[in-house]
Amino acid sequence: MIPTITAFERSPDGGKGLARDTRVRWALEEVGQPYEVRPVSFREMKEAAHLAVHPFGQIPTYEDGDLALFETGAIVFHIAEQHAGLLPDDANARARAITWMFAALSTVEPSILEFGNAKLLESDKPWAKERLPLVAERVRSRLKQLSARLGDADWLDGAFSAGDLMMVSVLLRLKPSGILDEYPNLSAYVARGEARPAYKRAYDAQYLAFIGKESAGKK
Ligand code: GTB
Repeated sequence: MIPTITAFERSPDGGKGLARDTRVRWALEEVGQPYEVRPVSFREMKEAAHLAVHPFGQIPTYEDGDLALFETGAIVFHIAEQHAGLLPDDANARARAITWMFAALSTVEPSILEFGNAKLLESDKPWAKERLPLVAERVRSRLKQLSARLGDADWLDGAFSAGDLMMVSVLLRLKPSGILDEYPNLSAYVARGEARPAYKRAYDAQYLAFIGKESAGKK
C-alpha cells in the first residue's frame, strides 16, 4: 500500500522546505517508499475530516491502510521501524539514534520555534526588542552544546540515522537567521543533510508542489 501524507496546499514559506511535511517526505525518500500527498488548506485543516486524523488540526499526517498518524516524530519513527536504512540494527545504537530524535524534538526544537515566533509573530510588541536577544541566547546555548557533541564527526552517532534526519530538519529552520553560521560544524552538518539525494528529492517535491500551486493561481 502507498501511504498518503498531508501537506500545506500553499506553504507559507514559499516552498523553502521549512514546513514539517519535508521531514516526512525525506524519511520516505531515504527508505525508498513511494508516497502520495493530499494538500490541505488552512480551512480544511480545522474541519472534522482532518481533525479526525490530526486532533490539533495541523499537517503533516500519515495514513497507510488502517493506520493514521500525526506528529512528525511518531511518523518518522514509524517509517524507520518499517524499513531498513534509518535506524541501526544493533539494539544500543538503535536506542541512541532514537534518543537523538527525541533530543531534536524536545530539547533543540523548542528554543528554535520560540525564536521564530519572537521574530515573526511578536516583532510589533513593545517588549519584542528586549525579548529577542534572550530567546536568541537560548538557541545559542543549545547550539553550543550540540556543536561540542558533534565535534568533527559527520553525524551524531556513527552512520546517518533518523536522529540526524530529525536534527538537521530542526536546525534548517535557523538558516535564514544566520545563527547557524556561528557554529561552522553545525552548518556543515546541515549542509551534509541537505546534500543527501533523498533530502533533495523531498525538497524538490515540496517545492514543485508549491510552484505548481503558484502558477495555477496566476492563470
Ligand atoms: N509537533 C507537530 C509535528 O511535529 O508534527 C507540529 C506540527 C506543525 O507545527 N504543523 C504546522 C501546521 O500545521 C506546519 S509545520 N500549522 C498550521 C496550524 O497549526 O494551524 C510548521 C511551519 C509552518 C510554517 C512554516 N513557514 O512558513 O516557514 C514553517 C513551519
